[in-house]
Amino acid sequence: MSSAVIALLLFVGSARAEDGHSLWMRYVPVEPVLAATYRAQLSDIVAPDATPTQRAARAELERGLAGLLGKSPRMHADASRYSVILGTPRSSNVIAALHGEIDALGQDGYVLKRVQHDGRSVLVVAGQRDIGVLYGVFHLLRLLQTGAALDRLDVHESPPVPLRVLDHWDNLDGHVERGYAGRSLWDWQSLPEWKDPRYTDYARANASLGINGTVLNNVNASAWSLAPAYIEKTAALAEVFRPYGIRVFLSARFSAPIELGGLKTADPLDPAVQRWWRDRVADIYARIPDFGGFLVKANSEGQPGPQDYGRSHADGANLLADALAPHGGVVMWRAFVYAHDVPADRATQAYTEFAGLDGAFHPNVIVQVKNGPIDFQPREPFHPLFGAMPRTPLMLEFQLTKEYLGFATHLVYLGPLFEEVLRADTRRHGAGPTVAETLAGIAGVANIGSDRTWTGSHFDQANWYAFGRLAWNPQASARDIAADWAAMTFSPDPAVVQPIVGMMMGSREAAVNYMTPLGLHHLMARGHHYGPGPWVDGGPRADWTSVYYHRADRDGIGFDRTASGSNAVAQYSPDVAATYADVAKVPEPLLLWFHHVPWDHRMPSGRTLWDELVSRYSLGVRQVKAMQATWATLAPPPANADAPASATEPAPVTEPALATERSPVERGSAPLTGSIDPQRHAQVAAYLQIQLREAQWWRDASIAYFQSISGRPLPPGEPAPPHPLAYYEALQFPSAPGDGR
Ligand code: BDP
Repeated sequence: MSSAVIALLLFVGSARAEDGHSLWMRYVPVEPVLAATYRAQLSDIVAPDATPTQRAARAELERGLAGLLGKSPRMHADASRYSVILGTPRSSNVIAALHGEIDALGQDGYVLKRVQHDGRSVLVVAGQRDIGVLYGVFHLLRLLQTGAALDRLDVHESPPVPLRVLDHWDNLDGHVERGYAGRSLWDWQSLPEWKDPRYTDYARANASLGINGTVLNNVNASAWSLAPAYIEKTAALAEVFRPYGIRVFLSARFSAPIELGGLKTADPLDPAVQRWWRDRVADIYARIPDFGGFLVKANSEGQPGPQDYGRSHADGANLLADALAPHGGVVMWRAFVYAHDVPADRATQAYTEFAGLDGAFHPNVIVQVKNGPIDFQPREPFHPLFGAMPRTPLMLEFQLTKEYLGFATHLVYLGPLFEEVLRADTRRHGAGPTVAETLAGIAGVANIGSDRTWTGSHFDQANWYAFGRLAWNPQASARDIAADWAAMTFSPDPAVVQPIVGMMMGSREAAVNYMTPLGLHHLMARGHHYGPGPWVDGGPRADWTSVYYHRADRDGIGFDRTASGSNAVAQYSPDVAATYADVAKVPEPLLLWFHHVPWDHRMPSGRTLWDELVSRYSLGVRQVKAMQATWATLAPPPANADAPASATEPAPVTEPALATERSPVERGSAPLTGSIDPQRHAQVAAYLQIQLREAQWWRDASIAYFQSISGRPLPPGEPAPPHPLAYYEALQFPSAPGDGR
């Protein structure tokens, strides 16, 4: 083939639409010099193909190498000359020789290393089980996608947290509660016959991160998901996911014995109820032998539960645990509980109800605790139950879907939030355990739906990605993960990766600043949580209002959670409590979470609290502008010099760092140095414009409101909100997406 034809083919290949659908598994050609090196290192591959997981590993590697290197490797089930061996100690003698180090990595672990065999250097991708091999293949592909050298590989990976799951808040009718990425991915209507190829891609994406469980339906559950017809459909999904090491779980409605079984009660101590669950669970396992178990939201926000019968959370959890135990299933019992008729600070209620139950749960119960004591806010302290239930397996629940962080249209990378929580020391600095070290499981409320991008925006893919990587290795760095993601999603070119990582790493703090600075929380509009609502008051329950949380008055602002207030600090271990309780020692980002502070309070910056608050709101807006400016530098060169600039794209503040002129062949299909493909660039630019508009709205509305309470002048240079407070209060968005129902 002439080089001109090759050039044309590559060029045509590169012209395919970049709509984000391939996630971080784009497998576009790497730079030619690197490709040549990789091709030589990965020419002949021995990979068993006897099991579905082995076939998945093999297929992924073939697909990845074909895309990345422009040439399929030679794959063999057995061969004498090879450069790569995939497998387990059972499938290969070369790997059997490594069984000691492989066994040490546990059931999900893997090694990627060079060994000498017959005088040759061979790359081994091996695990104790096939699933480890698949994880290793994805690791290898990540190394290729990010341009890493393969000559001295010696990777040993083993996840410390055994259960790594996504929780889908998907209703059976396709509505996703708090979903901003379209409808549910699960098409219950066409299941079980039609298995949409997207289900396989979903499984691939999760396996690429080591996610090994998925809860298919909303925690505000319909009993119907346990009905036989739906179990058939769930079984079909389980079949698709099984080769990728993903077990399915279902959210179980506690009152299902009444609604589905026709019983008069769901009392956990009633023998008929116990029998109903045992039989139902046995039916499920008959169809899904590796069913994972149940997730349960009980006696929380109106859901039925054991307390309806005067029983405890442990009674309720143990009922289901006993039904699941003979089959190897677990119950993930949520600690997200608070009652409107309890006057205690909502932040204290989960601990109050659960800490005393430590030791009362049966062994296959895992208590699932949100990362903070309120509800997935832009910033919360870690939940006081972490470290407080040493005899109970705990799992941490994060929210990937950004209910309280600007939905899918705000660029907010959650890696730093995850990292902050996982690394929090539950005792005192350095004494541990950290939150991560207390975990038996980790869950992320999924941000995935039918949208072409899967997550409703290009950058929200990074939150799925970072969740999975941190679930696998809670000690990993959010920054390194962002760099891998940016390289795989956009381009490994450092001129692309570096600015994107900079945007991502600052983005969460920007959102904190323009929404809820200095420890403020839960100030979003009522119900749908879209936009600011610091004035929200009244309604069915005080703990669903903003005024309950900020407690601003003429003298100051913030929730006193010290001994003079709700004393929520006392739920932390003594040294942590002492730090949080002291207004001089509490970390500034949590000041108003724990303290009611006078407006004149002197902040570390030298400003008064009032001036600091206003300046934080403005800073948040400027941080979004800075993201826009950075993104503008990554704009693709215009298709031709006369083409009009896109109206949605902000003007670049500096000249784009354009590549030296190179032919399409020389640059593979990667974009020109320092630029992003037009399709994705334009959407991100438009979304940043939305984010700027809404950050400004948050700033103006919040300042208008808090000024009406503090009665203080704005600091010099701070522009007054363009509208009176009444204007912001009157704004209504009855159709905002994702609302619960
Ligand atoms: C809140 C959501 C609500 C969920 C609830 C939960 O607003 O839709 O049902 O959490 O976690 O954040 O159960």
